[in-house]
Amino acid sequence: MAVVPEVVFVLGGPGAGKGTQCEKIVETFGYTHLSAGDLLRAERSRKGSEFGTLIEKCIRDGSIVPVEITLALLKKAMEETMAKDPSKNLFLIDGFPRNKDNLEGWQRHMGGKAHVKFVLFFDCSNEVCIDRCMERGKSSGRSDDNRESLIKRIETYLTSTKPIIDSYSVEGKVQRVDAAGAVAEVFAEVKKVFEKK
Ligand code: UP5
Ligand code: MG
Repeated sequence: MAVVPEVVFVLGGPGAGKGTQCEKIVETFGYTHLSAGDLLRAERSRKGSEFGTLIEKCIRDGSIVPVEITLALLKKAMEETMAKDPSKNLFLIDGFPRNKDNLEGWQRHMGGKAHVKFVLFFDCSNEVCIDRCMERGKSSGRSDDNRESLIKRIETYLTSTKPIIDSYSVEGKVQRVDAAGAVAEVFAEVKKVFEKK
């Protein structure tokens, strides 16, 4: 029987530290990190992509790309990883699912094909999120690390993504970590979650 991908969804506000902590989880627990945002940014920059303009518009506006586009990229990345090494079936899916369209798309296409172990939720205030992204914006070159985009990103997080986290919470699937501390402090909490799971 084909090996089923085991997935941890990693969610939290913009700049909560999802990418930073995922890198550390990869080093310690052998997961493969798939950032939906990174995959979309790569697709936006790919020569000949028919979705480049749409993706860039969504990223700047802090709105969410239609699930068919994001899911195709995630699916391809998972398949490629497992084709190279079938034992690599543990995935951190970072920054997805962000809204109802994302969640329903996942359930429609991946329900039964992948197992969602739990949702890792990095929780911190909007102020911390904004400060971190503004600081990063000095050198990141990201078109959404500016105050105008950040206000929209936070709004989308609160109205579209937080309800997804809440719905997983009702199912008892959310592992919440306080993300306001230093990187090492946050990782100490993350480690406890993965050791327990
Ligand atoms: N930093 C990290 N941890 C720190 C700590 N504990 N203390 C102090 N500083 C800390 O960290 C952000 C910055 O903070 C870095 O400079 C870091 O050094 C520092 P990072 O780890 O990058 O945080 P992360 O949560 O990954 O922030 P990111 O900006 O990537 O989050 P977003 O969720 O906003 O961005 P993402 O790339 O996931 O999505 C971007 C856009 O793509 C979305 O707005 C949307 O338009 C689109 N998108 C979709 O449409 N669909 C998707 O499924 C995914 C994305
Ligand atoms: Mg990120």
